[in-house]
Amino acid sequence: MSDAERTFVMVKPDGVQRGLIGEIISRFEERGLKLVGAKFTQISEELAHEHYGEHEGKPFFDGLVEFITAGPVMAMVWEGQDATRQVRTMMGATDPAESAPGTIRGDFGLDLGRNVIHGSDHADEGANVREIDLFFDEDELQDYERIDETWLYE
Ligand code: D4T
Repeated sequence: MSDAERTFVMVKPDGVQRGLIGEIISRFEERGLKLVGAKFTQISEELAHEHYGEHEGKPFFDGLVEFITAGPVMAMVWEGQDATRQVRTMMGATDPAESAPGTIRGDFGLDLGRNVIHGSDHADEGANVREIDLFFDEDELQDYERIDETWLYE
Protein backbone atom coordinates (compact mmCIF):
# COMPACT_ATOMS: atom_id res chain seq x y z
CA MET A 1 0.00 0.00 0.00
CA SER A 2 1.35 3.44 -0.83
CA ASP A 3 0.29 6.62 0.96
CA ALA A 4 -1.29 4.81 3.94
CA GLU A 5 -2.54 7.43 6.35
CA ARG A 6 -4.87 7.94 9.25
CA THR A 7 -7.70 10.45 9.12
CA PHE A 8 -10.04 11.85 11.76
CA VAL A 9 -13.78 11.51 11.10
CA MET A 10 -16.75 12.38 13.29
CA VAL A 11 -20.47 11.72 12.98
CA LYS A 12 -21.96 14.96 14.31
CA PRO A 13 -24.88 15.15 16.79
CA ASP A 14 -27.45 15.35 13.96
CA GLY A 15 -26.08 12.18 12.36
CA VAL A 16 -26.17 10.37 15.71
CA GLN A 17 -29.73 11.50 16.47
CA ARG A 18 -30.89 10.50 13.00
CA GLY A 19 -29.54 6.98 13.37
CA LEU A 20 -26.87 7.30 10.68
CA ILE A 21 -23.81 5.96 12.58
CA GLY A 22 -24.15 2.42 11.23
CA GLU A 23 -24.75 3.53 7.63
CA ILE A 24 -21.74 5.84 7.70
CA ILE A 25 -19.43 3.23 9.25
CA SER A 26 -20.61 0.70 6.67
CA ARG A 27 -19.70 3.00 3.80
CA PHE A 28 -16.13 3.41 5.04
CA GLU A 29 -15.77 -0.31 5.84
CA GLU A 30 -17.08 -1.38 2.46
CA ARG A 31 -14.78 1.04 0.70
CA GLY A 32 -11.85 -0.81 2.31
CA LEU A 33 -10.83 1.72 4.92
CA LYS A 34 -9.78 0.29 8.30
CA LEU A 35 -11.25 1.49 11.57
CA VAL A 36 -8.39 2.05 14.04
CA GLY A 37 -10.15 4.14 16.70
CA ALA A 38 -13.70 4.90 17.82
CA LYS A 39 -15.15 6.90 20.68
CA PHE A 40 -18.80 7.70 21.34
CA THR A 41 -18.54 10.86 23.37
CA GLN A 42 -19.99 14.23 24.31
CA ILE A 43 -17.91 17.24 23.22
CA SER A 44 -17.35 19.83 25.94
CA GLU A 45 -17.56 23.55 25.22
CA GLU A 46 -13.77 23.75 25.70
CA LEU A 47 -13.06 20.95 23.21
CA ALA A 48 -15.49 22.53 20.72
CA HIS A 49 -13.55 25.80 20.90
CA GLU A 50 -10.27 23.94 20.32
CA HIS A 51 -11.63 21.83 17.49
CA TYR A 52 -13.25 24.76 15.67
CA GLY A 53 -10.64 27.39 16.71
CA GLU A 54 -10.08 28.44 13.09
CA HIS A 55 -13.70 29.64 12.90
CA GLU A 56 -13.67 31.69 16.12
CA GLY A 57 -15.05 35.19 15.45
CA LYS A 58 -17.04 34.15 12.38
CA PRO A 59 -20.80 34.82 12.44
CA PHE A 60 -21.68 31.11 12.51
CA PHE A 61 -19.23 30.21 15.31
CA ASP A 62 -21.57 30.34 18.33
CA GLY A 63 -24.22 28.30 16.55
CA LEU A 64 -21.57 25.80 15.46
CA VAL A 65 -20.36 25.30 19.06
CA GLU A 66 -23.93 25.01 20.33
CA PHE A 67 -24.71 22.41 17.67
CA ILE A 68 -21.59 20.27 18.10
CA THR A 69 -22.08 20.15 21.91
CA ALA A 70 -25.85 19.47 21.70
CA GLY A 71 -25.56 15.68 21.89
CA PRO A 72 -23.08 12.83 21.60
CA VAL A 73 -20.82 12.40 18.58
CA MET A 74 -19.10 9.34 17.13
CA ALA A 75 -15.41 10.21 16.79
CA MET A 76 -13.33 7.83 14.69
CA VAL A 77 -9.97 7.31 13.08
CA TRP A 78 -9.90 5.53 9.72
CA GLU A 79 -6.77 4.28 7.96
CA GLY A 80 -6.02 3.51 4.34
CA GLN A 81 -4.39 4.60 1.14
CA ASP A 82 -4.95 8.32 0.65
CA ALA A 83 -7.59 8.09 3.41
CA THR A 84 -8.07 11.81 4.08
CA ARG A 85 -8.88 12.68 0.50
CA GLN A 86 -11.04 9.59 -0.01
CA VAL A 87 -13.09 10.35 3.11
CA ARG A 88 -13.55 14.01 2.08
CA THR A 89 -14.75 12.86 -1.33
CA MET A 90 -17.19 10.39 0.23
CA MET A 91 -18.51 13.12 2.59
CA GLY A 92 -19.29 15.57 -0.21
CA ALA A 93 -19.16 19.36 -0.17
CA THR A 94 -19.41 21.17 3.20
CA ASP A 95 -22.84 22.49 2.23
CA PRO A 96 -25.17 19.50 1.67
CA ALA A 97 -27.10 21.63 -0.84
CA GLU A 98 -23.99 21.48 -3.04
CA SER A 99 -23.06 17.85 -2.29
CA ALA A 100 -23.41 15.30 -5.07
CA PRO A 101 -25.90 12.45 -4.65
CA GLY A 102 -23.99 9.37 -3.55
CA THR A 103 -21.97 11.32 -1.02
CA ILE A 104 -22.85 11.17 2.68
CA ARG A 105 -23.97 14.80 2.88
CA GLY A 106 -25.59 14.60 -0.55
CA ASP A 107 -27.64 11.59 0.53
CA PHE A 108 -28.43 12.54 4.13
CA GLY A 109 -28.27 16.34 4.48
CA LEU A 110 -30.02 19.49 3.34
CA ASP A 111 -28.64 22.32 5.47
CA LEU A 112 -25.11 23.72 5.94
CA GLY A 113 -25.55 23.97 9.71
CA ARG A 114 -26.60 20.31 9.94
CA ASN A 115 -24.12 18.57 7.69
CA VAL A 116 -23.98 15.18 9.46
CA ILE A 117 -20.26 14.48 9.39
CA HIS A 118 -16.84 16.02 9.83
CA GLY A 119 -13.57 14.87 8.30
CA SER A 120 -10.12 16.41 8.58
CA ASP A 121 -9.19 18.88 5.86
CA HIS A 122 -7.05 17.35 3.11
CA ALA A 123 -5.48 20.73 2.35
CA ASP A 124 -4.33 21.26 5.96
CA GLU A 125 -1.42 18.89 6.57
CA GLY A 126 -1.48 19.18 10.35
CA ALA A 127 -5.25 18.77 10.73
CA ASN A 128 -5.35 14.99 11.13
CA VAL A 129 -2.60 14.84 13.74
CA ARG A 130 -4.12 17.76 15.64
CA GLU A 131 -7.66 16.37 15.63
CA ILE A 132 -6.66 12.77 16.37
CA ASP A 133 -4.63 14.05 19.35
CA LEU A 134 -7.57 16.13 20.58
CA PHE A 135 -9.88 13.13 20.75
CA PHE A 136 -7.66 10.06 21.26
CA ASP A 137 -4.74 8.86 23.36
CA GLU A 138 -2.17 6.82 21.42
CA ASP A 139 -3.16 3.58 23.23
CA GLU A 140 -6.76 4.04 22.07
CA LEU A 141 -5.71 3.51 18.44
CA GLN A 142 -5.36 -0.08 17.22
CA ASP A 143 -2.64 -1.48 15.00
CA TYR A 144 -3.83 -4.51 13.02
CA GLU A 145 -4.28 -5.85 9.51
CA ARG A 146 -7.63 -6.34 7.84
CA ILE A 147 -7.87 -9.87 6.47
CA ASP A 148 -8.69 -8.54 2.98
CA GLU A 149 -5.78 -6.09 2.77
CA THR A 150 -3.86 -8.15 0.22
CA TRP A 151 -6.95 -7.98 -2.02
CA LEU A 152 -7.55 -4.27 -1.49
CA TYR A 153 -4.09 -3.13 -2.54
CA GLU A 154 -1.84 -4.17 -5.41
P1 D4T B 1 -16.42 20.29 9.06
O1 D4T B 1 -15.22 20.99 9.68
O2 D4T B 1 -17.62 20.35 9.91
O3 D4T B 1 -16.10 18.95 8.53
O4 D4T B 1 -16.75 21.05 7.80
P2 D4T B 1 -15.79 21.38 6.63
O5 D4T B 1 -14.34 21.17 7.00
O6 D4T B 1 -16.30 20.64 5.44
O7 D4T B 1 -16.09 22.88 6.50
P3 D4T B 1 -15.61 24.14 7.35
O8 D4T B 1 -14.46 23.78 8.22
O9 D4T B 1 -15.49 25.25 6.38
O10 D4T B 1 -16.89 24.44 8.27
C1 D4T B 1 -17.00 23.95 9.58
C2 D4T B 1 -18.46 23.76 9.94
O11 D4T B 1 -19.11 25.01 10.09
C3 D4T B 1 -20.40 24.94 9.54
N1 D4T B 1 -20.61 26.19 8.78
C4 D4T B 1 -19.66 26.55 7.88
C5 D4T B 1 -21.75 26.92 9.01
O12 D4T B 1 -22.58 26.54 9.85
N2 D4T B 1 -21.92 28.08 8.29
C6 D4T B 1 -21.00 28.50 7.38
O13 D4T B 1 -21.21 29.56 6.76
C7 D4T B 1 -19.83 27.71 7.16
C8 D4T B 1 -18.77 28.12 6.14
C9 D4T B 1 -20.41 23.75 8.72
C10 D4T B 1 -19.25 23.08 8.91
